[in-house]
Amino acid sequence: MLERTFCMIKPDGVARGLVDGIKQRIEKSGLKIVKSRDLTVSEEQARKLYAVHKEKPFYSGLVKLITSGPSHAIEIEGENAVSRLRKLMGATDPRQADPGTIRGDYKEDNIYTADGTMKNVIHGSDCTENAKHEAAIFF
Ligand code: IDP
Ligand code: MG
Repeated sequence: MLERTFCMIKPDGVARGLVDGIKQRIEKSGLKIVKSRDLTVSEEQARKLYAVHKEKPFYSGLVKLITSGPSHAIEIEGENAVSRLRKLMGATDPRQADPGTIRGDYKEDNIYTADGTMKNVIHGSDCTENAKHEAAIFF
């Protein structure tokens, strides 16, 4: 199925200069970048993006992290783009992410912020419905 998905290089990834390298990985995998832009995520956008996590103990830290500095939003198209991007990203916890994945290869020594939020460089949608919803927040 030809799909679109959405991802965002989070402030920790942008601050470390990983935007170009990550975009090259996405394109090298055969996925097409159809839109991309620099932005700093607002509180309101962060609350929309992370609405599903609002009851989680790490929610406020997550909003704080994603709004903490410049991010880079990307819309992607390709066959089975959602699952292919998730595979390319690797596991949520970078310590569990396989070598060769974005989160695995760009893992920091200390993966937690001061308030205990996990830094893992990139956000990626988990289904086409959420991809559409998330892309509409930022494009
Ligand atoms: P995902 O980014 O792989 O889809 P989600 O479960 O949707 O993972 O979590 C959203 C984000 O929340 C993660 O990318 C990570 O930054 C953070 N996070 C997830 N689980 C934890 C946790 O147990 N402690 C701290 N932060 C977490
Ligand atoms: Mg998620």
